Amino acid sequence: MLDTQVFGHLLNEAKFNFFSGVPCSFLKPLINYAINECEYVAAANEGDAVAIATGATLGGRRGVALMQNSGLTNATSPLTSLNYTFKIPILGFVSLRGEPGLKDEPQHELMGQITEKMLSLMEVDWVYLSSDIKEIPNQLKIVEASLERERSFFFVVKKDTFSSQPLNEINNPLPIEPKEITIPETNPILQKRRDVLQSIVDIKNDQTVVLATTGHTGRELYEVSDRTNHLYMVGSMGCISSLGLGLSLVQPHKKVIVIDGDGSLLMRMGSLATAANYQPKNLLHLILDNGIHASTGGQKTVSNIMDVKAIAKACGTQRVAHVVGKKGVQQIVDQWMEVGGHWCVHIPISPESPKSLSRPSIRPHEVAKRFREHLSG
Ligand SMILES: Cc1ncc(C[n+]2csc(CCOP(=O)(O)OP(=O)(O)O)c2C)c(N)n1
Repeated sequence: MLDTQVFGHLLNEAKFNFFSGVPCSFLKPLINYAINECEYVAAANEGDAVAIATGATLGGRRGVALMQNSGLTNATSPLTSLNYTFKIPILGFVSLRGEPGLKDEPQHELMGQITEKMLSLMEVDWVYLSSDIKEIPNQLKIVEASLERERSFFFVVKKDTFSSQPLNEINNPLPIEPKEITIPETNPILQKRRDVLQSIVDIKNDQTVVLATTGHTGRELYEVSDRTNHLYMVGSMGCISSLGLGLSLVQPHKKVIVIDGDGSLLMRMGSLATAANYQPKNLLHLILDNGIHASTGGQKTVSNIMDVKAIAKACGTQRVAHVVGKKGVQQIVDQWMEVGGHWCVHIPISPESPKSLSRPSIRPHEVAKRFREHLSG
């Protein structure tokens, strides 16, 4: 059995000290260690955990995702189209419930047989975490070699690997009372996506970074202006706000603007609650709501009867707003730039997308590389 405290110190020494995950009883001691001694973000699902850890890694820290193998299935989208595609490798721990030969619950039977195969298929390197602490330095060398090759690395954790680790008393931050911001609009005409993107690009502040969601939003932002402080998400739909949360938590002096879509928000709506809970000081979450999946042909989403502002407020988001016209958007962005905090802004936009929209000629991993250079520059 591993002494969790000693193992945690070894991880900490290797700078793996930003964790996000969803619990599994096999990992409970490690999660308790991460909560006690490191930074830990309790994600709503395992895909969000991967995206949050990836955001932290993009921001220069070493992100770690923790999950039960039943949740590895939830994480396949970002592992295959965010970490792999953008070459942002992370460290992960996945438990092995349902290990063949051991008695476990029926729902773990299949995942117990295919966990390692799934990791290999996703081109994630992995080993079984040794229960001998003397082996750990060697295993961490294997981790380093994988990360160096831009491959994510997962430890597969068998039952009773970690010694028990009590959880220290947690001082939860006091919830911030969410407030609605109202901007009087003289001309509340639905804007095109491009107009909103132009307003963001026009911001004059060199601490700003902009993350745009999958599909037309990222592509159109690229068309409006291609800059080193931009990241155009591809694949991993719904992960942009979690990526932004991880980034904002580790880069508190940057101004992180996430541009989301209604379809993308709906796909991983739990991330609203996670972000609100961790109260980032510098995260502006704009939701461009055209009521459709414009990127895939204009199929309707279910956002039409949804009150996005009310949902964000009910999740505890510090400031929420609903703005329509160009002036409204500009004013809300200006206000946030001035005071910071975590704001969620719902912006209905017209459903039309440009007839022909180019795709970034720069590849995703090049975008990520230059974004990291921008951050450290
Ligand atoms: C997990 C996943 N499912 C489906 C897709 C295909 N897909 C790409 S963009 C998109 C629509 C996104 O809708 P929304 O966020 O509302 O933005 P819009 O297209 O309207 O700009 C879909 C379904 C994907 N990339 N990833």
